[in-house]
Order: sequence, then structure tokens, then C-alpha cells
Amino acid sequence: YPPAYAHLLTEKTFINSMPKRQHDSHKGTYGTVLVVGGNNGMTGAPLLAGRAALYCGAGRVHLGFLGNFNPVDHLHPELMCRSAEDSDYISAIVAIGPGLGSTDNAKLQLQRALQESTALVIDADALNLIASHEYLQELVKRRSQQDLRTIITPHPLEVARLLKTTVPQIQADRCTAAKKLVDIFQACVILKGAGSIIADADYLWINSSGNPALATAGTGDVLTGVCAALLAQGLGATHAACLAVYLHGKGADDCILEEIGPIGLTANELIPAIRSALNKL
Ligand code: NPW
Ligand code: AMP
Ligand code: MG
Repeated sequence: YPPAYAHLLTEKTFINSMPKRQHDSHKGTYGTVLVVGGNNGMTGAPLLAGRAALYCGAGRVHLGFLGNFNPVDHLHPELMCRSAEDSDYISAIVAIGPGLGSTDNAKLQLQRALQESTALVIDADALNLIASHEYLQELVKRRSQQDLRTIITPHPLEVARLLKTTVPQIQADRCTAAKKLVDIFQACVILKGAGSIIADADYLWINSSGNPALATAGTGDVLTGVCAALLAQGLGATHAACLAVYLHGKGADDCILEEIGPIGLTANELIPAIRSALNKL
């Protein structure tokens, strides 16, 4: 059972919670997202995160690759592709981890993201690197002392690596695991999986949307892009994390009800469904 202090995230939680786009606004108003990842063999992960950021309203989206990359995403030529080394971390909301790998360059780029970005989403291989390098863990904590927005988005195995335990131990008491991560990293935590948990120093929420169609490669990378887009549009870390998780699940619920059915949803087709859910709030 969830503890007494847990709140349930439903559609009602988010009525009017997204700032309206102003008439005289421009792309600069809605922030720049930089997704860092995509080592060889995992080029798709930052593409999914970047497309999700674009569809969720970020003003500009850059992708910084660690491996070989195609300079144009022909399905989404709006995305600006470079090498991670040549990317500007200072003026962007950074999302790091999708397909990042664990090379020395991956560590270096993660260190840059932790030190240079004003707002940061940490996912996937970036979390695995933090689990095995104490100096990176220290850099995560330091961000909270500087009041910089940080969201971490582990799935249960990534949590087990961070807390040096096993997936069954985590799943047996997910709320306590989420709170432990908040204590250690002093960041907003999304503990993913059915009934995703969002926790910060003060509150804990359990998401009501989503279904097992999401159990497919790349859906976590999409969630990372949604979080980054909401941070880019000025939401606080916890607000962005809660809304991103809710919309991600709602998009999947709409897909299975409206056209696809329970089997075979792809991460890529989830993205426009999340956009529809966002626009219907
Ligand atoms: P099992 O199978 O039960 O033992 P990894 P990854 C567990 C990139 N990607 N409840 C489960 O373990 C990512 O961004 C690239 C319980 C599962 O097999 C990363 O950089 C893509 N257990 C990199 O690949 C698309 C759960 O964790 C294992 C759980 C590796 O990421 C795919 C997987 O964890 C991918 O996103 C749950 N709810 N959820 C691309 N197109 O380029 C997960 N597990 O070994 O950390 O691997 O998550 O696939
Ligand atoms: P990742 O493992 O990083 O690709 O992330 C998978 C995403 O899909 C996370 O947002 C999970 O919460 C979500 N997900 C996976 N399986 C389920 C499920 N059975 N029910 C609801 N959401 C799920
Ligand atoms: Mg993932």
C-alpha cells in the first residue's frame, strides 16, 4: 500500500496547469532543449527524446551525439544534430542519458551537463555512470545547493544500481526507494514502471495513467524528452516531472483506446499522442 502522504496524479491535478502561449512570444520564449546521448548502436534514443521535446512545445531542440550520427533526422529536420563535444550546455535545458553509453567521453559529457546546465534531466546510462562514480554523485547533490532544477528518471533496475540493491527489493517498497533517492541526490525523482512514482523533498505522487503498451523499447527516452520540454517552458522540476509522467501515460492510454489496441505501440507513435493529451489539458 502507498503511504498516507502519497497523492494520486489524475487528469484533474493538471487542469490549467500549463502556461498559455502568449501572442507576441517567439521560439526563444519556449526554451532550448539539448539531448545528449546516442553512442554507436543507440542513435535512436536521443532522436526519440528530441522529437518528444519538439512535440511538447520546446522552442528549439538540439541533439548532441557521442557516436556516429546522421546530421539530419529526415522525419524531423527541425532537430539540430551535432557531436556532444560541439554542443552548448550552458544556454540549454539538458537531457542526458538516452543511449549515452559508458565511455570516457560519456563521463566527460555528463560532468559538463552536471556543472554547466541550469536545468537537467538525468536518465538511462547517465544514471548508471552516477551509480558507479562517486564524484558524479557529488556533482548531482551540488546542483540543489545552487537551486538548479534537476530530475532523475530511473527504471527499477537503474534504481537498484543507484541504491546498490536488487530489483525485487526496490519493487517491494517503491515509495521508500523513491524517498531514498531524493535524500541521496536532493533532486526530483521519477521511479518508473506501472504506477510511476514522483518524489521530492516534500511530497510523493503516484501516477494513475499508463498501461503495459508502454513496455517497449524507447518509451523511457520519450519521457525524458517530455520532461525537458516542460522544464524549457519554465515549469518547476516537480511540476514538470508530474505532468510529463501523467501525459506520457495518458498518451499511451489514448493510443490503445482510440486506434492501436493493447499490443504493438511504438515509442515513436506515442509522441503525437502525448502532444494531443497536452493540448487537451
Ligand atoms: P529484466 O529483463 O527483468 O532482468 P538496462 P535499457 C529491468 C538505450 N535505449 N520492472 C529489466 O530487467 C537507453 O536509453 C536505446 C522491473 C530490463 O530488461 C539506455 O541508454 C534505444 N524491471 C540503453 O539503451 C531504445 C525493469 O531493466 C532492464 C523495469 C540501455 O537501457 C531502447 C533494462 O535495463 C533503450 O531505451 C520494470 N518496470 N524496467 C534506441 N532505439 O536507441 C526495466 N527493468 O539494462 O539498463 O537497459 O533500459 O534498455
Ligand atoms: P524505459 O524502461 O526507460 O524505456 O522506460 C519505460 C517507460 O514505460 C517508463 O515511463 C515506464 O513507467 C513505462 N512503463 C513500462 N512498463 C509499464 C507498464 N506495465 N505500465 C505502465 N507504464 C509502463
Ligand atoms: Mg530508459
